[in-house]
Amino acid sequence: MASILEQFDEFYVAKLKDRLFATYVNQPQCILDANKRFEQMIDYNVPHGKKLRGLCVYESVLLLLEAEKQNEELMDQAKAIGWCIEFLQGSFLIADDMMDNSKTRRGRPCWYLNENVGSVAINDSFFLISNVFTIITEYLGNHSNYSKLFELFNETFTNTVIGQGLDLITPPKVVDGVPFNFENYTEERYFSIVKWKTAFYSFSLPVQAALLVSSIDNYQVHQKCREILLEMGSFFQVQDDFLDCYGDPKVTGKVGTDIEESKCGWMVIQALKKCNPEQRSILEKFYGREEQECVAKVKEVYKQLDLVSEYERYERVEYDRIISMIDNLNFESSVLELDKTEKVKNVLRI
Ligand code: GPP
Ligand code: MG
Ligand code: MG
Ligand code: MG
Repeated sequence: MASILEQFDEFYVAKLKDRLFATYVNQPQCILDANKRFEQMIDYNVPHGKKLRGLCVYESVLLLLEAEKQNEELMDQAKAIGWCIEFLQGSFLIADDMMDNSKTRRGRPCWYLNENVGSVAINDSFFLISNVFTIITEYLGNHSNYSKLFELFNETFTNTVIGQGLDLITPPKVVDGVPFNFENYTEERYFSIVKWKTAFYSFSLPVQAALLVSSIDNYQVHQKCREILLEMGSFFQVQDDFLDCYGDPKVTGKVGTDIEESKCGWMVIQALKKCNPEQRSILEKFYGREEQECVAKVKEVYKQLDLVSEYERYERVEYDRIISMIDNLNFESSVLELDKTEKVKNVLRI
């Protein structure tokens, strides 16, 4: 029996790609040529990540649906929605790497840095997003929750763009000789940025989409799950910010740029909370500068403040808090039967 990942990948190779491009077969040769390039672009940007978000959809539907309901059509719909999130993620990453001035992604050059790509990558990012909505209609056009799924993806897309906008407008302009203005760098703003730019699309979307594919569309169930999933998503982005500074690029596949790009990230927020006036003036002098000597000065302050221990403490406390939120999740039997509630809890524990 193929593993869940193998089944998910097999669907992409054997079914999804052909169906995506089938609508164009009668178009003129130049459109077919353009599509050849799009196909290569998709293969570079979509299937090479950890696929956690996409797999979460498929695995959740496997957990939620009784075995007798798991027919081929419904399971293909679950995989298709999983791949929609991978397309969405591919689209976001292409654009995010341009905006964050990143150099590597998934252990290879960022897409826009490839030969003959550059700003064409903006259009490629749009193409991936448009595919999300094409796939939903192609595979779930006749599903009873089709319009709810469509709305969920659209809402999530908008929320992520808002979060990314906040991430991008928060850093002040860096001016030589003028102390960096950390006025906006509050924990409150930080947690808004991460909720909106990451938590909705990375956590809330996969599980809510899986609930809808499995025909669970009760508003209260979605709201309560969303509340917990957004907490998980924020936790995930804190970890991403920590790894931007301390992760091994061989493992993460990317070299961090948060200090150079003046990001309002978890590390600098903690540093600002703990630092003394001398350390703060070092941060004000060197944060947001590209030179590696400046980055090293900032990291030296992080080290003095022992932010690694601070992160480990955060991780322990947050993990326990989220697990207890899941354990305490309950619905009235008129909203969701007890055995379904247990299944939903297991989905949240994936
Ligand atoms: C993660 O931020 C958030 C995103 C990738 C969402 C991007 C949204 C757009 C609308 C483009 P990050 O910059 O910390 O991620 P990474 O560390 O992977 O670059
Ligand atoms: Mg980035
Ligand atoms: Mg970013
Ligand atoms: Mg990051």
